[in-house]
Amino acid sequence: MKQKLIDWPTFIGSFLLLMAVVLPLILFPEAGREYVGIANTFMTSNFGVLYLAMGLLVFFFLIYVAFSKNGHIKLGEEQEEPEFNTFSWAAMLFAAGIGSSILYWSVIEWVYYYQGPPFGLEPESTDAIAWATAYGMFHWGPIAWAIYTVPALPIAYFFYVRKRNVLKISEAIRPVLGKWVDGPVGKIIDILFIFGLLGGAGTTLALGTPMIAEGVSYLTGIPVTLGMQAIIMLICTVIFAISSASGLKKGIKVLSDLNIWLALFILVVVLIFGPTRFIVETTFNGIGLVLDNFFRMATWVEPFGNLGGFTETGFPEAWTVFYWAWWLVYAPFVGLFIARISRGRTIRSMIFGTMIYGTLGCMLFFGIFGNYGLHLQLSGQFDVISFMNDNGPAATIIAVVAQLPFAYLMVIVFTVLSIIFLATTFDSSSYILASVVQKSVDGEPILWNRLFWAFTLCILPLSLLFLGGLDTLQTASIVGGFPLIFIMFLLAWSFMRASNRDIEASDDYESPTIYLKLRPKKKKRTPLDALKDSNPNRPKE
Ligand code: NM2
Repeated sequence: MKQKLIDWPTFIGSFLLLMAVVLPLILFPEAGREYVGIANTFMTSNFGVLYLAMGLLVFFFLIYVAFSKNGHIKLGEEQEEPEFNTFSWAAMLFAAGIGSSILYWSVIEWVYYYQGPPFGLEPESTDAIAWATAYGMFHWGPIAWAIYTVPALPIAYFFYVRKRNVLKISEAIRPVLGKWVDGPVGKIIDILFIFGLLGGAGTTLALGTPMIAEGVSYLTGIPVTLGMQAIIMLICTVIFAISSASGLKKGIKVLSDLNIWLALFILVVVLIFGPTRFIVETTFNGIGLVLDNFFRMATWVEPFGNLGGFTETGFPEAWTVFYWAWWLVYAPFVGLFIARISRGRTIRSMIFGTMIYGTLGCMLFFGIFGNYGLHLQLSGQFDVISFMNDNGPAATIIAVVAQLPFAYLMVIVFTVLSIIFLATTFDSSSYILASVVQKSVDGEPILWNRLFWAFTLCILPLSLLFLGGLDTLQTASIVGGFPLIFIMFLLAWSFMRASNRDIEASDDYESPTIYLKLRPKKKKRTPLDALKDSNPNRPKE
């Protein structure tokens, strides 16, 4: 009987689409890599501007909404307090939206920028160093978090203001698409979201696994092989499957708390035992660079290519476009999650909270871990760059952590933290995926359904792991996420349309003070009322 709850077209459609991509990649790895490469170049070089423009637009859109009447709307009852205090709210938000990739990139992203700097700068020059300390914070900064926030608007709105149990992206666009949502268009939108998330999660797992494997290898001496990585991936999958199976209130919450405390612990240790002053000053300086060059970074697309004496570097495609695409594929899922935990807040506090706390959290990682690594390099204590050129990124990350005092302990903490960061993103995504392929969710999604998606999340990365190559992984997100650009606009439009309608129909339309009370108007105005209004002699009320 429970099987009736499953929305089979969406379920089977997403699974078939996934298989249609994964099977050829497994059967014909070489050709797969080639075609994926072609798709990548096609998308990023032709549509790079679309991604960057989307980033800027959603950023301004959210600031507009936060300050508009719509921003005053309370997600819940008039007197309701926020369901979670701001610290736990920010912690859960961060744990879900950020996975092990932050540990990966914050430690070594600067090396890539240093060796392949933006704006045509000389590699390994002093300018390249300065930008290397700033670009990571930009790619994990306010625009990125704005991308996460947009889907949260309509979902939270329908959930807490219109009190509808909306767990599908397609449902959140109903005010714009109307009845179309019930037909194939709605299904396609949900399938695209699922496919995009699987691509993005694939990238996460395929980056995280080698890093965790290197940590395990450092601690145990077991050499890193493909088989060992596959085992690690399966063990991680079992962990987040258990967490997802034990539900939102138990597994997911417990892991999120642990995640944040462990993360704070290791950040504080690196800050104190590392070069504290260097870290603080370089981070501060990097923030200044980002602020000063925000629009330059947000719009830089290398328009001249190789013309007029310019040399094309491919930086925008490889980094900014790739990142926006990666945040984009996670956005509907994180949006759903943000919406769920934001009961009792206003739209405005949800917007600013996500953008500010999210950015601050990422800044801490990039500032502390990244600049700690940079200091190792510049001071000559450890040649991160040549180590990385010889051993690849995953081994370098662990080698950098192993430069800390109490190296063995720190590598344990770092490796465990990577696993937990991964698990807190994947348990909630399999939970959400399961919800999306159900017609309705009575309490929690069905158990087998949650487990099914937890293991499916593993298939794509596992096959990509054997395929190898970061490019292939990046493309999975970019190609998977492309249609989501348009869905983002629909989501934003849908929120504005629904909330504007409700505001207009509400009694307190003229005077939103702290928040709008969206009560329906008591009586309809009749032509007679209009006549009375226009009569100058009518008695004052
Ligand atoms: N984002 C934040 O692995 C992860 O950290 C998941 C990645 C989109 C770059 C999210």
